Amino acid sequence: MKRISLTQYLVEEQRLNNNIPAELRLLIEVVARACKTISHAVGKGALGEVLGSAETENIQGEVQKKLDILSNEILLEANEWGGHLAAMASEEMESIHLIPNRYPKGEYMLLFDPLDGSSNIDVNVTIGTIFSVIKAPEGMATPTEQDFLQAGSKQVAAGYAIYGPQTMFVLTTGQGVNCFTLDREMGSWVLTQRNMTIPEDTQEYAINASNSRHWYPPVTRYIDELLAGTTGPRGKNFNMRWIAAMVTDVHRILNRGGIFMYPADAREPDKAGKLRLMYEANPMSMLIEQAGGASTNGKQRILDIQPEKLHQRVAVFLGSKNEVERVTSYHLEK
Ligand code: AFP
Repeated sequence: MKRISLTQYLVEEQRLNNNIPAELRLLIEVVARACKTISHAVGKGALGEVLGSAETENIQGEVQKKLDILSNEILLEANEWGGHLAAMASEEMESIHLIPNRYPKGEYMLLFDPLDGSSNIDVNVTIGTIFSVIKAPEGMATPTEQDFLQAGSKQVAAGYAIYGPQTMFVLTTGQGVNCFTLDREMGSWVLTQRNMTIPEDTQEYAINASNSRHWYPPVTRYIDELLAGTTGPRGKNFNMRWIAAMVTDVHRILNRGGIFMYPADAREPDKAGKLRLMYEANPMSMLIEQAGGASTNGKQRILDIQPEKLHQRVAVFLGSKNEVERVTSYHLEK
């Protein structure tokens, strides 16, 4: 099969579906180029003096890794000058980032988790970059945090880069999910998987089982049934994977199905969960739904949630449709 580049894919997609105007194409290509730079830095590891802690904390109160900060700066610098953005927001920054006055402003707003899976960085386990694209509200003057608080269903594009044995860029603009592999010799993103689709059933689940004594009953019931395998109500055996980097668990699920769960639990009853809605759960939920899967917070579709805070957390159950619907139904039972 003749392979095409990300640029050719975007140009042909615009011709076919008229859903990638020039400014959005520029945005996606700039983000993809920044992810190439991040991949290069990540790949250097200790040789690039980029491992270890930065001795600073982010808004979540989490100690930042040097690569967290470097990846954030790479994305900010890559996206400031193009004239396609009005503002940006990042897991690593407390407030939104306005485009400097010396540059023109655009109609899009970009949110990202510059490096997801930080706890994996220093032990050479796969990590990634997650991004979400929304439109600036009509007639917006100077962007505020409020302008970012749009439901995930309003996203015009979403995707991630994954820095593993291959470096890949997975993208949706609302017409399915496509995957590009980085050709390191040419420095180009090459389309290697079209229209990724998630099987509606699965025999593989992902959850951090060390938290099981803190789970609420619907999760405990669901997991116990999986563990019972052929001897229990599910009548089949299940396998478990937990990579501790959402990007990597989601990438596996996009390729072979599965269900990923990060539930709220009794450790902190007023905390909705660990993952963030705006730049982790929303972009991943758009990708999962575009690939035929489902994504809820246990009670409702994640893409329907009306955000109240930029860094708000959410419980996540996403992946193979029939499994997500089952565990969600357990939460909704009286
Ligand atoms: P870090 O970026 O702090 O490593 O967290 C990664 C993450 O947000 C998500 O990518 C993982 O699925 C999840 O947290 C892992 O959480 P646990 O370390 O509690 O298993």
